[in-house]
Amino acid sequence: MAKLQDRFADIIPKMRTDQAAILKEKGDKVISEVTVKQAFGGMRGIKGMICDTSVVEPDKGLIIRGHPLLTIQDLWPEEIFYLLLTGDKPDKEATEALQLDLAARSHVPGYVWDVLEAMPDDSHPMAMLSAAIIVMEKESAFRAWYDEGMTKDKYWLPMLEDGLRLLGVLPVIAAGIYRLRYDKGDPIPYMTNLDWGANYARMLGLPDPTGEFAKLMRLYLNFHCDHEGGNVSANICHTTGSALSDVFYSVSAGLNGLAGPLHGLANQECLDWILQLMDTFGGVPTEEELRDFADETLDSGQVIPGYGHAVLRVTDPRFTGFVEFGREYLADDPVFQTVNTVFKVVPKALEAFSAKRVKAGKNPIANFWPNVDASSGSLLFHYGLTEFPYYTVLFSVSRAMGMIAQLIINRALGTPLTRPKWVSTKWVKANG
Ligand code: NMX
Ligand code: MLT
Repeated sequence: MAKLQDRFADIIPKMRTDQAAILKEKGDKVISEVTVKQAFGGMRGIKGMICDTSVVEPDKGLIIRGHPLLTIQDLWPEEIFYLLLTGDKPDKEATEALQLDLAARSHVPGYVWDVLEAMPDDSHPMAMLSAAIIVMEKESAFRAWYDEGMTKDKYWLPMLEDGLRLLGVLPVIAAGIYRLRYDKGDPIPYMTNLDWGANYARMLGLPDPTGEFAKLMRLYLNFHCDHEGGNVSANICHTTGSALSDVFYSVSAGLNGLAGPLHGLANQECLDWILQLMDTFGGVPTEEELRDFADETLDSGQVIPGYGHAVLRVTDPRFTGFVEFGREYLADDPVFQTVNTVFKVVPKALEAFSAKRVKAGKNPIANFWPNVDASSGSLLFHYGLTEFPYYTVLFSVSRAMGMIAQLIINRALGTPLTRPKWVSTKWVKANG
C-alpha cells in the first residue's frame, strides 16, 4: 500500500469533486435549525459543520471512518492516524513507512527544552505542552511556503509535513515534560525501531517488564484520537486553522481547550475524586458510602467528573474498552474496583439529582452515563503513572492525531474561514 503522503495525494481529487457535486446538488438543503435555547446553550445539537475523520452517534459513540471504535481497538495509533486521514487501514509496509517518517522527525530542538526548563516548577503540564508546541512554530513549513507565495491547492502539502513533524516530536516532548516536571531524570531518547505508542511508554521511564503498560498506551492513544469536529479542542483547532494559522498555532490552541475541567482535564479530576473517595472510606467504598459521597458532591454544586456528555446518551465505548482492559490485566486493583463501584452507583445518583433539579426549575442532566475519563486514570495509576495532573497530556498526544488529520483535510478541501453570525440579547428579544 502507498505511503501516507502518496495515498493522501491520490484521494484529494475525488474528495474535491465529491464536495463540489454535493454542493451543486444539495447546496440549498436545510440540515438544521437553531432555536433561541441552542443559541444561548453552547450550540448543542446544531448540525453546522462537516467532519469526515469520525462521527459520534449519541447511541453508539465514536465511529472512525465507518468503523465503530471497539472493532478497531487493536490498531496501533500510527495506523489510526493513517485511517483518520485517508479512510484506509494501512498495511504493514505503509505502517512501517509512517513509523520511519515519525522517527525521522522526532528530534526536539534544544530551545524547546530551554523554554520548558525556564517555566516555574509548579506549571501545569498542559501549560508546558502548549508552550512547547507554540515555541516550535518557527519550524512551520506551511508558514515558510505561504510567505513564499504558495497557491491554495498546495496548502495541504506543508500542513501534512507540519503535522508529521509535530506528531514526531510530540511523544518526546510529552515524555520529557513528565520527567522534568516530576524530577524523573533526563529525557529518554526516541527509538527508531519501536512503534509510536511503545516509544512514548518507554520514554516516560516507568518499569514495564511485561509490556502491558506499552499495550495500555497504544490503546489509550487509539481511544482518544478523535471525537468528530464539535468537541472543544477540535473545534478551536479547526477555527484557528481556518484563518490559515499553521499546525503549531492551531494544535496549541486546541489543547488549551482540552486543558479545561469540563473537557480533557476531567480525567485528572476524576482520579482525584476517586482517590478522595477512597481516602474518606479507607479503601474501596461500599455502594451505600459511595451514594452518600456522590450526593455530597452534587449537593455542593460540583459536577461528578467522568459522567455526562454533550453528545453521547449511552455509556461511552471508550469507557467500556478501558474497563475490559482493566478486567483482563488488573481486576484486583482497588482503584479500578472503585471505578467499577462508581459505575454501579453514580448513574442512579445523577438520575435522582436530575429529577430534583427539574423540580427546582433547572435543566435536566442529559446523560447519566460514564465518558472516557471515568475509567482511564485508574489504569494509568495501576502502572505507576500516579501524577494525575499529567493525564491530560496523554490525552493531548492522542487527540493531536485527530486535530491534525482534520486540519490537513480542510486545507486540501479549501474549507473557508469559520465565521458564524452571532447576535445580541437585544436582537433575540426583538426577533426571537
Ligand atoms: N455532574 C453534575 N452535574 C452535571 C453532570 C455531572 N457529571 N453532567 C451534567 N451536569 C449538569 C450540567 O452542569 C448542567 O448544569 P447547569 O444547567 O446548572 O449548568 C446540566 O447538568 C445540564 O447539562 P447537560 O446538558 O447534561 O450537559 P452539557 O452538554 O451541558 O455538558 C459535560 C456536558 C461533559 C460538560 C457535563 O456532563 C459535565 O460537566 N460532566 C463532568 C465533566 C466531564 O466528565 N467532562 C469530560 C467530558 C469528556 N471529555 O473527555 O472531554
Ligand atoms: C472528547 O473526546 O472530545 C469528549 O468526549 C468531548 C466531546 O466529544 O465533546
